[in-house]
Amino acid sequence: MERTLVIIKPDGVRRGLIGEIISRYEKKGLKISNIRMIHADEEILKKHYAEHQGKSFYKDLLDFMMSGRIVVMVVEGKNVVETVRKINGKTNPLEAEMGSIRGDFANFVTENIVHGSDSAESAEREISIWF
Ligand code: DAT
Ligand code: MG
Repeated sequence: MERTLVIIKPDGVRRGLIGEIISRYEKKGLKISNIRMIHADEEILKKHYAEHQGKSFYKDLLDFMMSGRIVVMVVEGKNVVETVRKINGKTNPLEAEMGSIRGDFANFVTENIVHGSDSAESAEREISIWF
């Protein structure tokens, strides 16, 4: 079964959206096959966000991701990478469709509630970092 990595970011946890977010994946027929809540350190985030190193928003992104606890989970299902990205909505909240998690709950590009892997290869790489 295809797998992906989802992170509920510190803003999602702070705002009490853990249940709401997990519920959206489950209602779509996806399965949560592993889950943990942690306070991420810089080392693990540098691995996770390696592709963004050097970009203008990199430091703000890491600081934000260390600003509170996060929920990290493995989600499984048919076409799960694409399905989760659709449920999450576009990166920029102005472009995220209403009805998506970011469309409904996010109003800043950095603080955008959730992460979902962008491909099956990224998913396997990210799952091995966090689990
Ligand atoms: P996604 O999380 O949709 O995969 P991404 O991988 O391009 O998006 O970027 C990772 C995170 O970095 C994103 O969730 C929020 C932040 N980010 C991306 N582009 C940004 C920008 N132009 N300004 C500020 N933060 C940005
Ligand atoms: Mg990404």
